[in-house]
Amino acid sequence: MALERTLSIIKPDAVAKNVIGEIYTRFEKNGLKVVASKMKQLSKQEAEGFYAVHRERPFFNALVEFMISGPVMIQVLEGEGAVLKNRDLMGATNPKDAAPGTIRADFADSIDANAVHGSDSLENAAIEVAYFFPATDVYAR
Ligand code: RTP
Ligand code: MG
Repeated sequence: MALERTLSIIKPDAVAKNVIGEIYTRFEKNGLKVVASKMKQLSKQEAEGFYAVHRERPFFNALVEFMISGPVMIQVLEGEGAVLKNRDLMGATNPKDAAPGTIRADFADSIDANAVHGSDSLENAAIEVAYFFPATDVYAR
C-alpha cells in the first residue's frame, strides 16, 4: 500500500457535540497522522464549491445549509492507504447502515448530520486538500 493523504472534515454536528478529540483519537489509533488542521466557519460559497459535484442532487441545498450551520474542523490525514482507511473508519453515509464501532455509528444522528466527511478517491483527495490548504500548510511527518 502507498502513503496517501486524504481530506477529512468533522461536520458542525460533531463539533457541537464536543467529540473532535474522540474522532482524532480514532485517526491516530488507526495509523493516520494529522498533517494539517484548522477550524473554520465555511461561507455558503465555500461549501457550494466544495460539494459542487452534488450540485444537481436533491439534497444539495440541505447539505450546504447544514455545512454552514456552525464551525467545522478540517484536517489532512496521512498514512498507508489513507483514503480507504478513513472511509472505513467513518462508516456508511447513513448512520443507520454504518457498522458498529465506526465514527458515524457512534456519533452521527442522521444522513444529513453525519459527523464526518472523507474524500472518496485519491484523485478527489488531492483536489479537496488543495481546496482548503496551500501546500505550505501541510506538514510531512
Ligand atoms: P461525505 O461526502 O460527506 O464524506 O459523505 P459520503 O461520501 O458518504 O456521501 P455523498 O454521497 O458524497 O454525499 C455527501 C453528503 O450529502 C448528504 N446526503 N444526503 N438525503 C440523502 O439522500 C443524502 N445523500 C447524501 C450526506 O450528509 C452526505 O454525507
Ligand atoms: Mg462524498
